[in-house]
Amino acid sequence: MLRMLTAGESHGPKLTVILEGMPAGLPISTNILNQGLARRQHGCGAGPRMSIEKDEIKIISGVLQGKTTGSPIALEIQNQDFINWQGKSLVPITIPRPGHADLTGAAKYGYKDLRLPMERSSARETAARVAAAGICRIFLRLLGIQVGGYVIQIGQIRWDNTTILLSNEFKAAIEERLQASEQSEVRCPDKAVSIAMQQAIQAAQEAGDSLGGIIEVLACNVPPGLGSFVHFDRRLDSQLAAGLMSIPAIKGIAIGNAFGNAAKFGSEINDPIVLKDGHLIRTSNHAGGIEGGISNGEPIVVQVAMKPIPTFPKGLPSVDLANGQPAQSPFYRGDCCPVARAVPVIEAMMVFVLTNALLEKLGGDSIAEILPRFQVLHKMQLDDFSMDTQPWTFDVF
Ligand code: EPS
Repeated sequence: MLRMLTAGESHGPKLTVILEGMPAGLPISTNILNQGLARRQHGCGAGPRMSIEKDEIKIISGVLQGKTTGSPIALEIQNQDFINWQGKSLVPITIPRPGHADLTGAAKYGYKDLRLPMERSSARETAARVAAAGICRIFLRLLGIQVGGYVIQIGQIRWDNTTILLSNEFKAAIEERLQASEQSEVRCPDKAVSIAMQQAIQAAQEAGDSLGGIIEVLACNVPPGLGSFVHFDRRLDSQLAAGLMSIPAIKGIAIGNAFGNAAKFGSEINDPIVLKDGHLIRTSNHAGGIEGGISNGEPIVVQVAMKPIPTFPKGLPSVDLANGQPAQSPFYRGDCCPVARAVPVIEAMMVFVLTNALLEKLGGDSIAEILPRFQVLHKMQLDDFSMDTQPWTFDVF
């Protein structure tokens, strides 16, 4: 239903993104989109590039009179750093960084300079995704759906949170957590843990190394019934996994408490169904809001693991591809720990996947068509289920 296509090099003139499939009539505010972009630029562990860039969106098409028209939406973000690279004589790079796309990119595309894979594989591209997802986020907000994330681990420092309690019963706790994380330099809701994380980043920086971490991202007020079990690529969890794993340096994903659940009994981790005031509710959310590939109405909770990035002063043993000699991998300026800055990017991919799933469910060319359909979606009320009582048989055709 919804497609996103980005283009642009890290040090080229600009990034471009086209979002296709957004219904007509959605009011768009450039200010809101730019606020979303600014969030991606801040966070402890960011590199010097972020003091050069000030990401701002230019809407090229698909929005007229302040609203989407239903046509492809094209957005642009200038790379302020481009003037520092334009016309510059560049010495080819021939020593690949272990863990980066330098070596695999050259093997795949036959590049003779490792600068080429670096340009497009750079996480600079994620600014374009956040821009397009900003439009999807306006759509979700209109439906009352909130997406937010925070950091629960950086290096060895972990915030022992209570993910399993994040069912609809704990909405206030979720809100508090999301607000607190925005006050933290590392986007961790806990003040003391945030300080320990900042210290860990500083220590890694001093040691000439990099650090990764884990981010938890939530979506609240998602209606039941998004996604499907009927085919592998229609499962909401498989779509989220694909979207989130497409972010550079993201190497692991857990829906709900997946890895913890694997070590327990079924009776401990499947979330009991209880009837309260006519509603079918859960008192825990180990499943992370998805059962059978379909949203169940509880908050969607996903944990995402980011590896420590491969650009750090200390370097690692590598080989100079120009002469076959052993060589230490080079260092270029970069983020020592991009985990805090990755939170808005992870949110962006979740926002994109959920918007797509909603459009699949609701159809519609315009917001005016979609809103009444959204109002009548299933809400996990007992009355919404009308069950058969008569036995039946499989027919032979
Ligand atoms: C990146 C390297 C750094 C980061 C960049 C991702 O860029 P540069 O090589 O220009 O210093 O700052 O991220 C961004 C530019 C951004 O906007 O997030 C890399 O190698 O992936």
